[in-house]
Amino acid sequence: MSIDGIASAAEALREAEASRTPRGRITEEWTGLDLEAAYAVQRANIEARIAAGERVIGVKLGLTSRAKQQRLGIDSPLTAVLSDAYVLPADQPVALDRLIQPRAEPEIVFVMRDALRGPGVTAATALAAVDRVYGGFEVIDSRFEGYDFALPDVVADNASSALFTIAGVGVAPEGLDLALEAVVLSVDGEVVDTATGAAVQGHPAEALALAANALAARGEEIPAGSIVLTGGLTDAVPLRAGGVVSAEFTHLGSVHLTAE
Ligand code: OOG
Ligand code: MG
Repeated sequence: MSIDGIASAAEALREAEASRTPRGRITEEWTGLDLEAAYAVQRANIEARIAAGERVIGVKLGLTSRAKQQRLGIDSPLTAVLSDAYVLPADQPVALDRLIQPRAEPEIVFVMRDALRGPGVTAATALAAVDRVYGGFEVIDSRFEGYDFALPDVVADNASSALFTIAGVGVAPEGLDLALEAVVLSVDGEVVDTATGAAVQGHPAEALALAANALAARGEEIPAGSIVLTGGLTDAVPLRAGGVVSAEFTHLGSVHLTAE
């Protein structure tokens, strides 16, 4: 795909986000938009955010659990970039009028002590580079109408990124068995889903290793200090005004999201 095509697809996504107007698949309008071009579109819009004063603070994985893959009909994990503009401070409500169609998903989140650079990163070496582990929520907000997209569309859309929040002060990874770390997801006090860390690639550290290796293939690393969202453990739930969505983890604390 041409540089012009990448720039115009990137602009179309920025426009959808800024105007809160969901659009159709860009793969139908820019028919040459393969996965490589999609990562170039994602990168172009991160560069636009950096030019506007935002700062890259980490990476996220998407579509790492079967729950997410089945919902979206896409079975391949992806990576996206976290900007400081996505941080939702604890206890701050989600402002629905700034978003299109927000949904919340519980995630296990790493903060890296050491940099991680693939290829060949294993779950064990990945976990050894982690400083602390958190429970959190990601609020996704696809720029595609009804979350209808193919893999290159959602990659280009920075994996529907909008906001995320993490709970408490975090836990050192050494004492945890993250495959067995459980989460109970509730909406307005009613349990709607449960999962364990094993939902994410068998172990969240496998997802972290996958990110390091996938980024290496594009010449990038995960810098020390990065925040890494390992992917929704369950299907995401829609946010409604006045509602509260809660994720209670076994050892990683509880997170409550409200919306207004
Ligand atoms: C894509 C975003 C994927 C995850 O955790 O799997 C993602 C979407 O669901 O729209 O953030
Ligand atoms: Mg997510």
